[in-house]
Amino acid sequence: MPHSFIPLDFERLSLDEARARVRALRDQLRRRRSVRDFSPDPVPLDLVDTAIEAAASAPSGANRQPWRFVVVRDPETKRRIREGAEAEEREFYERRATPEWLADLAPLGTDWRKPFLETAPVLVVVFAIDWEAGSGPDGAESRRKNYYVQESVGIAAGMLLAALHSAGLATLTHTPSPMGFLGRTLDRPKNERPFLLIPVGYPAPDATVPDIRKKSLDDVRELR
Ligand code: IYR
Repeated sequence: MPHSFIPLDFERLSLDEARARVRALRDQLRRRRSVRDFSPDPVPLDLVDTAIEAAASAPSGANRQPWRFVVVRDPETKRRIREGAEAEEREFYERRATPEWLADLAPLGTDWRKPFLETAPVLVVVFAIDWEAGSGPDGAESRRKNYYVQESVGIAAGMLLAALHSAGLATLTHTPSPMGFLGRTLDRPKNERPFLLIPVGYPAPDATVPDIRKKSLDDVRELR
């Protein structure tokens, strides 16, 4: 069945207004930094929920919305996630990582220890849903596959980071690898694949970040 079509809700901005808005957004997004030193101060859940609603408005393949956002606040669950992540990260830093990879990470000063997984008051674990369970005509289990899952969930995750940042919250994109332990710790069904682990909170008062630069427009944009 085709959808019914409705008028687009769209406001065409004056050029002055458009410039002011996109510059303000650029300047705000440029201030986002990956934070690894969190304050234990709690975060109002409604801020996180509203940011998730913003993220869940992302476009997705065939509008299948192939994402799940698990919001972890329980200290014991955070402890188990830290335990699982540190086990994988220890393996990564001590064995799996190539010397080249370790050399590229060295300036960031990271290691296998991930205390922020317990200090941050909230961990948002983003899952990608590659297929949905359904039942065929005879009642047998069938799989309805989703499309462009990486792209869709990647876009949603980016929007989530931007929305959390706009709420004045600090975030980190953390990808302990492999992430299978997250599905087990959080009891996720087998069609949900861990995609990204995002600690969320307020920065510790003495938080520091590496003095890194982003590429300039000339370095990232080609005009034809
Ligand atoms: N997942 C590890 C290693 C790591 C990898 C990359 I690429 C980074 O940009 C940062 C860290 C860790 O979180 O320490």
